[in-house]
Amino acid sequence: MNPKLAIIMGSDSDFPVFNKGIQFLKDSGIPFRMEVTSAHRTPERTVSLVREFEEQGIQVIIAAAGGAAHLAGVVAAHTLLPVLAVPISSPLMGLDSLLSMVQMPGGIPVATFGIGESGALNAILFALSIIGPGDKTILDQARKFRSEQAESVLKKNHQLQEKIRNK
Ligand code: RP5
Repeated sequence: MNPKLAIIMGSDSDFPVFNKGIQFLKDSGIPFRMEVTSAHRTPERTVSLVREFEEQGIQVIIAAAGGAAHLAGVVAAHTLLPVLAVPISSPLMGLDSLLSMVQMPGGIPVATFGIGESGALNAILFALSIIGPGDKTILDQARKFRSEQAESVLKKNHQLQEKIRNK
């Protein structure tokens, strides 16, 4: 199966926020591409990657970056594919990254998620919601994630009740 999801990061130092999401994609057998490319340090490669993604049939691009985080905006400027932005924490605690991504000028949309790990996981799950209606395998995996998550909350609640009972 060709990947329909591409994840790009401004630096390899951004990778840790994707640990949980990548584990989920791998466990679910969902193919994806992941590349390091920077809007500032490798601007030409960034644009050529976007072309490559379009030619390969990628349907959603997740772009993560920190600081003066222009990656998602630059990518969105070069494609009509949906671009989901993940702000990475920074010396300013990621507020700079978040604002760089969320405050796009009208006309070039970027859907921005929360800072860090939760944002990265939600961007991946959101990408599956976009791709899912056209791909039953992906939709099934997204449903499975939700139900396993609900089960784990119920289990934690059960453990909590036991703890209270035994106090
Ligand atoms: C951004 O600068 C990257 O996305 C990263 O979050 C930040 C720092 O990059 P490194 O100096 O760790 O490579 O472009």
